[in-house]
Amino acid sequence: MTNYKLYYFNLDARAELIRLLFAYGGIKYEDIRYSFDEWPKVKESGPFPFKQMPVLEVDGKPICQSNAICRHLARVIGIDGKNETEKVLIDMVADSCTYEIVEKAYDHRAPFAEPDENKRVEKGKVFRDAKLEPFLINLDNLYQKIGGKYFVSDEITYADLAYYRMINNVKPLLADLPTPHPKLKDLYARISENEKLKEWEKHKAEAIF
Ligand SMILES: N[C@@H](CCC(=O)N[C@@H](CS)C(=O)NCC(=O)O)C(=O)O
Repeated sequence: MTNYKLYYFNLDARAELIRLLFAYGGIKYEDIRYSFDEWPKVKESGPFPFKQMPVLEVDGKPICQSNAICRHLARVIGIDGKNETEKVLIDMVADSCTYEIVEKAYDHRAPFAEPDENKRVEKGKVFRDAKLEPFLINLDNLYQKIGGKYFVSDEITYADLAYYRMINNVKPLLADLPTPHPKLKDLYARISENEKLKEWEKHKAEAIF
């Protein structure tokens, strides 16, 4: 059996989709979470190729870059698409959710990026109107063009997990969004019904933010 060790902070950030994939795939792994105080001490001595996390050790070999790790796990689990067209559509959707939204949301979510809570709320609103809202309109249109029951096919793939994780990440901003995204909302509800994801939501470890 493959031995997996995931190293990251106790954050709902770059490793969260990796943890979600492990849970969805029912794969056991060691979830090592360093505090910010511990990090400078382990940074140089630990298995971190570019002195950053997340890093996934696979049978002792260090893999970094969160998206490479996610794609690897999607392949291991078998949710990376049945043919080349599905594969590239899955990568496109997952990368869009991650690069366009999750990677850009730290600024209004992370206290270390913006310590003032009021300013974070303001930044969140600006982000929602300027970035999230147009993105969701485009994503809704895309889903209607390429999707089936799920984002790229009639089965759950890595694209759905990346989309689900992205929505969870920006949920606090969505309550008063003016534009409805009916197809995407239905898709989110359908993905959320998955038993493995329900279990994940019930049992996932509490992160600092
Ligand atoms: N492109 C990398 C970015 C990794 C990264 O920026 N990691 C941050 C935490 S999210 C980190 O390790 N920061 C601590 C440091 O740079 O010392 C990825 O996607 O994995």
